[in-house]
Formats: sequence, structure tokens, C-alpha cells
Amino acid sequence: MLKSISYWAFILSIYLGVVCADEAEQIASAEGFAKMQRNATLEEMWGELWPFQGINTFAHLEHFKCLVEQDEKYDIGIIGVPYDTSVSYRPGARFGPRAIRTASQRQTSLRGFNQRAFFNPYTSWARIVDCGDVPVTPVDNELAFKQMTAAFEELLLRRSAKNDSSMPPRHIILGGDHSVILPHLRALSKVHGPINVIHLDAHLDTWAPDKYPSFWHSAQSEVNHGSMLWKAHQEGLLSHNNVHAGLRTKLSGIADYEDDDAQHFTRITADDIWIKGPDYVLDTILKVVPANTPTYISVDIDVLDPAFGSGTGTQEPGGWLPRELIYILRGLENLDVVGADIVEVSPAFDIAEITATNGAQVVFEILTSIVKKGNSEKVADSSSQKDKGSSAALQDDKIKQQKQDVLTRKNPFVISN
Ligand SMILES: [Mn+2]
Repeated sequence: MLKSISYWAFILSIYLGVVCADEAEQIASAEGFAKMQRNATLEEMWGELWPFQGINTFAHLEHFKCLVEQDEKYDIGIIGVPYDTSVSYRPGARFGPRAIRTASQRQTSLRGFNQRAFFNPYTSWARIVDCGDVPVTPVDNELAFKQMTAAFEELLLRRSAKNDSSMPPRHIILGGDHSVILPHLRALSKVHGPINVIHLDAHLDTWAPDKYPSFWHSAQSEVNHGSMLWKAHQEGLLSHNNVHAGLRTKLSGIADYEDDDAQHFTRITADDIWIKGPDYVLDTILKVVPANTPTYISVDIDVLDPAFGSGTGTQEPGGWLPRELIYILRGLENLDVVGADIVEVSPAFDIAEITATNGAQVVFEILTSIVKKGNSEKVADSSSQKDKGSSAALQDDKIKQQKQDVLTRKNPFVISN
């Protein structure tokens, strides 16, 4: 009996000891926490959010309206162009920018290290900001193109005149239908001269307007999301070093390819990536597009198979896998990318944010490449190129004149195009 009492007394003393130690620890840690709170700034206490919290900007980046805040300097701007009234099939890409922003929330500077590139674009030299959206009208396409063209001239020409660097800020567009590339190329060509376009898309987008039903005609009806590269070629915005990859569109006939040839595009089909391999695709692109010349990367999300990109306007079976798209984008990191876009994300047709998440990944990969390559000024300062021929010198004069025209123009809506 006595033995059993002393046994239970022993157990109780251990129990009380543990409880008291726990309580003492809790009191100490509560005091520690209170002390920590007393010394902490409000930013330290409340400033950090989990990825699913807060107001959505792309990748939680700082935000200001780049078109309004003239004195803010930045290196790369993510800018929404919520315009979709040039589509030929399913509309809805005007909601693309907000869907891609929402799907980008797991990108943060804390977890922004791109393991494929071995680099974190969010913690390097570049000030990357979310510029918000271009406030583009949904009810008048002619006016919309004037707005978009004036907006990119504002960002790329007027603003760069105030920048310390000769390199104007670079922008990645969140589309919007694919026609939003046109105003961006118009402004870029006024800074750099003709631009190489790497066009990742199921479709050609070099169709002349008469390849669409066109008994009724207006000047604005020449621009739709399948003809804007034709228009860019007509306006002399493109170099002769352009490439499509991921093609599998149905054609109006083989003449479509002849028209495409005349616009200086090399074509890589969607099947090439699994029959000839991703390195064939990459090598072909890099043979066509010279390094150290101004290059634009345009990604139509319909380059992906509908399994990975149902949230788009004109889906085509038999497309790339996301891992293939990422591999190709990573392989372009040594090019001089002066602008880019991800377009045709139409969230009403998306399932479980798959398309929008792939869209956000495209931005992450292109952003990584631009920042990793550094702020090369040799692209902007074309006058420093050696061994210029007379045609290059004439081209330089034309660029300077175009820049001057924009900078001296009082009303941004007086646009020659
Ligand atoms: Mn397209």
C-alpha cells in the first residue's frame, strides 16, 4: 500500500513538474512576444502577407499607374491591356490581365528564385513594377488603337527622354487579344527601328484582312487578332528575322504560307517539338533571330494544347506542353528582349486557373531572362554599332526623327498611323 502511494506521488510530481515548466515557458514566451511587439514596427508586424492575401498586383509587385506617375522610374513594367474587341471567335480576353495577376500570387520576391535559370529576378538590380492597366475603350476600336498607341509612345518615348539610362523601360503586356501587340511594336520601332518578332502561337496571325469575310470594309476592320502581324509588316515595324513556333492552325490554303514567306517569317510547327525535339525548335529560332538586335517575344497562350490552355478564344488541338513552352523561353535568355506579351488568356473558358497560371509562368520566365541578361544599353544606342552601312545610318536618322516627332507633339492623339 505504502509502496503504491509513493509510486503515485512520484508520478504526480513528474506531472506537476512538466505542467509548471510548460507554464513557465509560456509565460516567458508571452513576455518575449510582448517585448518583441513593443520593439517592432507596424510594417514588421502587419506588412507580411501569405501569397493568397492582399490586393492583387502581378507577383505582389509594387504598383503605380505608370501612365500617370511621370516621375517614377522603373526598369520593367508589367502592364495590362484589357482589350478584346478584335477577336474573330470567342471573346473574353479583356479579363486576362486580372486573371493572370490572380494566378501570379505564388510568385513573390521571397520565393522568386527561378531554379531553371538559377536566378531570382525579383531581388536583382531591376525595379520591376505593376503599371496597372491601359484604360482602353471597349466600344470604339479605332479610338482604342489610338489610346493604346499613345499609351506606349508615352511609356517608351516621352518617359525615356527623362530616364537616366538610354534604355527605356521594358514592358511585358498582359493581354488582351493578340492585336494589342501592334501599338507596342509601333512605339518600340520608333525607339529601336525594325524589331525581330518571336511569335509563339497556334496561328499565323500574318493573314491579310481579305482572308476574313470582308464585303463590308473600314480602315479599322483591317486590324484583328489574326492580321496584326500583317499590319505590322505593312507599316515597316518588323525586321526580316521573324519566327513563328507552335503552329498548327487550319489554313485558307497554301497561299497563306506564301504570304507569310513574303513577310519574312520562318515557320516551326507544333509537331516539330515532339518529332524533331525542343532543341531543334530552339536552334531554329536562334539561327533566325540574331543576338544583340532588338527582339520582341509574343506568346499567345493558345500555343499550349487546349488541355493546358482551355481559357482562350481560338483553341487548336495538338499543342505544346507547358514544360516545352518554358524550355523554349528559357533557351531565349541571351537575346536582347525589348518588349514582350502574353495574350489571349480568356478566363471565362479557363478551368481551375490552369491557363492563367501558365500565363503567369510565361511572364516569370521572360522577366527572369530580361533581368538576368542585365541592362544592356547597346540595343538602344544603335549609333554605337560599328561597321554601319549607309542604309543603317539612314535608319538611325529615321528613328531619331520619329522620336523627335513624338516628343514635340503636344496632343498625343495626333498619331500618324
Ligand atoms: Mn495569336
